[in-house]
Amino acid sequence: NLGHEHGVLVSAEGVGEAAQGEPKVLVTMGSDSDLPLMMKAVDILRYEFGIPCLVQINSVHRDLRAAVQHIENLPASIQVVIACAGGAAHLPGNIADLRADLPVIGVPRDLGALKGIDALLSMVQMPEGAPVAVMAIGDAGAVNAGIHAAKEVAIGDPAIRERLQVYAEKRKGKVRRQNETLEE
Ligand code: RP5
Repeated sequence: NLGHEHGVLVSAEGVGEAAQGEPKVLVTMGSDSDLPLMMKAVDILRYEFGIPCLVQINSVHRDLRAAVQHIENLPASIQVVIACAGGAAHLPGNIADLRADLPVIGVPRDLGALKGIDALLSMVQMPEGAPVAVMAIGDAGAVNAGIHAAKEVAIGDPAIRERLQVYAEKRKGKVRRQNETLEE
């Protein structure tokens, strides 16, 4: 058990549960060193959109068998997967093959000599048949992965559609305030 972070139980065994309700989004990553980045996705899902997440570490180069076991046995409530990795980032593509029934969103981590370009290219260059929807490298990618996952959950949930509208309005408000400041 890696402890509680922002109200989410994080578990190396893949048995973590969201604090409230059945998890709808799996947020997974190759190492707990990716966790500070991926908490940006978890936080926006949980606090902006009210969507419970399961947070899981799955390393496909340190313990491939455990990762396959976790991904094949996700709770039935999971509708979308967000997968982050740095370096030669196989995790999202592997999940896209293991779970043909779930959309997979990839987040490349800014890491090492190539600063995330390696992770970006290895996610975005998936061969035909196993798609990964790839976000930007780093913070913006993590936040956008959370928003994109919320949009996918919202397809079957009108309450989340409303929360997406509220979020969009807040962003418009920011631009309005910036313009008001310029006019002063
Ligand atoms: C990847 O290797 C992980 O996703 C992480 O981004 C990177 C480095 O992992 P650590 O060496 O920090 O555990 O599998």
